[in-house]
Amino acid sequence: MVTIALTYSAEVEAARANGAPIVALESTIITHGMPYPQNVATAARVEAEIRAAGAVPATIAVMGGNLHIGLSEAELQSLGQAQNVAKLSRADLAACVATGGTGATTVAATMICARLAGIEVFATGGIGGVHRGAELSFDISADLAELAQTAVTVVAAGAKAILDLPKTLEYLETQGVPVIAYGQDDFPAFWSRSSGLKAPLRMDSAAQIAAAHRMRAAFGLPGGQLVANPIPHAAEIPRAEIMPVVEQALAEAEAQGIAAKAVTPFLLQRIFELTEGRSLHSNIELVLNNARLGAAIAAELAKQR
Ligand code: PSU
Repeated sequence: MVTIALTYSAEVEAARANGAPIVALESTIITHGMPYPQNVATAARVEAEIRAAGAVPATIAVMGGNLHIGLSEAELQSLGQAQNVAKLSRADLAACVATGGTGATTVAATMICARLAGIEVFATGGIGGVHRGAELSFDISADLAELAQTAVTVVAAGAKAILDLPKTLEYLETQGVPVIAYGQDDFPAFWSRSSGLKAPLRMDSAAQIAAAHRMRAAFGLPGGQLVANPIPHAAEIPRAEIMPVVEQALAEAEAQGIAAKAVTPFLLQRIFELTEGRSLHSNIELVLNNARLGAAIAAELAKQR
């Protein structure tokens, strides 16, 4: 039988031994979601934020065929500057490890790896979702199906406003994924606090979210929870301001025939250029905010074991 050798960072190894709270982090946001050097600086700040909140960060990536659960500073630096890194999801994670490749993990792949490592909470920016025009293109992120089958609580600032958010919520409902807005009724839209859509569930504390995670396990339900944590007020780009930019970026993607895995990175980069960097500032602040909530949920889960 082939087994997967997980390469733990020293701090994650120690946290596992002590039962300390751990928060998983993805690496696609580093390689495909933000430009260098802000990507590496943000990853380091996110990790520091989690440590300050009393938990241990575990950034996940495949490097030279090794599945890393927690990266050293040098590894983060090298991943953040590497070119042509694969963007790994459920479909290609195993192939990358088997062939000695290097790849960054998306939300879907990070959930799979977190579960393997026994980590119950994962913080990111925004999950992938149902793309606009999916009724023709069939472009639906594998992140959604993963939430339906892998028992990890994912903290995100909702789904990116480049997506079809009503269809994304419909899909999650069909798949039985709990979508929990944190501290408000509306489902947030990444750069904006509200999408104009109500979230199916609302919770106001990390303890409630942890209790719901435990209760799903007690029911024997597969799948995780999506916690939709609105971007802090000070960093938000209101919907009326971001939507025209999103529309322009989408039109450009279509005109240039951008498809499949290239769509999300292309749109994020164009929106960054069109907002003269403001979208990146918002993106960084929302990830930090999600890291803090992720750490609080991990701490509650450690208490409620
Ligand atoms: N959050 C961010 N930036 C990102 C992502 C999340 O702030 O770039 C990445 C995640 O890895 C997520 C991916 O899984 O975007 C979605 O890609 P796609 O739409 O191709 O499934």
